[in-house]
Amino acid sequence: MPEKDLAQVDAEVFKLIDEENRREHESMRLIASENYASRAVMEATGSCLTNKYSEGYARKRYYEGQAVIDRVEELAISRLRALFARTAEGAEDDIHVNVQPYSGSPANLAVYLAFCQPGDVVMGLGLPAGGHLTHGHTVSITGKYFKSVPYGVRREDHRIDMDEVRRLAKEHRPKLLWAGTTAYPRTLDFAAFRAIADEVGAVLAADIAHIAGLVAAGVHPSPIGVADVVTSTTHKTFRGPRGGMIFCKKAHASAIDRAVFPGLQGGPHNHTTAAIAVAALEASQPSFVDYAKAVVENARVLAEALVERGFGVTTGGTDNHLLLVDLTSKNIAGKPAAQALDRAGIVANYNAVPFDPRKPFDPSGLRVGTPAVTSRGMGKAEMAKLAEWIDRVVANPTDEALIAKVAGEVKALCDAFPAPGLRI
Ligand code: DSN
Repeated sequence: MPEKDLAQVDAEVFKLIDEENRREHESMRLIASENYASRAVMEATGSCLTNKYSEGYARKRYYEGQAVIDRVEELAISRLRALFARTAEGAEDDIHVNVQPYSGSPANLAVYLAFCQPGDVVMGLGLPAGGHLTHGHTVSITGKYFKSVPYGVRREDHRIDMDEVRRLAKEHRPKLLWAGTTAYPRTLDFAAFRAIADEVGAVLAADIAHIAGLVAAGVHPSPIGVADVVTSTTHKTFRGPRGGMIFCKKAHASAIDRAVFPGLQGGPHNHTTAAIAVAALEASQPSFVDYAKAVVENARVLAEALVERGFGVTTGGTDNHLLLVDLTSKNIAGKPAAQALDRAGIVANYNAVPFDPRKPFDPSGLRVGTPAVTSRGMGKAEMAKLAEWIDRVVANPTDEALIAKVAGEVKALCDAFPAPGLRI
């Protein structure tokens, strides 16, 4: 008798997945860190590779039976190295890749473990200015076990203040300097970070989780070959499975590898590794460069359209895949706006804006990203429509009839742009 499938074994989970599949189809997903993985990526993620334990690295494992897994991991590594070498500084031979981190935060922890001792000074962009928790925020282990000195953005233009980075670095002599963001709409100047790290003898780590796809496609400068180590997730603009990866110079290979395993993790998630290999192959195609360019162009067009409608957009626009909308001029906070938009099928997240006078759980802004809608093939016309819907909903956040009408229009547009990977 054939084995039962999910719907037969567990109708409850099957139904939940089906509902999420529909929600992802019917909504305009604007969360800057989300995307649609392809059917091929998801097939690899849902494969028998999930069954295998393989502590260690290819050809140096602690369990037998690795004939296939070693090839999977080596394939993922060689594809990533070749892909990212295209836009990196320096030789492909000097790029070491580790594909085992379970996600971005474990990848970042591996950097601390490889280079720092508890109590060392570390510097990163402060969370309220658009940095990540793991770059030394007080509530994170990285802010508790290390002495964190955050830098910020300039009050006048909300761009990273490299003069402040240099001043703080000279004063505090960090062991580790992070260049990386989660809610920052402008290009990072990795060369300037490198110069500061060299002045003070710091290890430079770049976290490209948000922009990995843009870096691979050459539409954002690459820190690979510039920074000592580069961490990333694999599921944001890179459009792979939920996972992590680390690139570093060969000189740091064994420190990074030992930090990931056995320092922090046990067996790698081999099904994820295979899916990362698939995503790397997809990102190597010329069409991926077109995709990454379209992500940035859509964000630029959306920012312009929102500015025309009287929204504040921090820094006045964007160079990458996201924009940070300041709703102060619209007399609404980020949270009620995000909730009303969600009811209209437009899914973003409320977010602090730089120097936000409001509390982090009830901030002034919205973070809006274009990676997922661009994966559906949406372009300038759809961004203009999106700006109009956002404007209508934000101006009438309690008008449920209007919100229902917008939700219907959103669904009709989504029906016309089927997303990769979903089953509709
Ligand atoms: N949660 C991710 C984001 O939304 O940016 C970062 O870890």
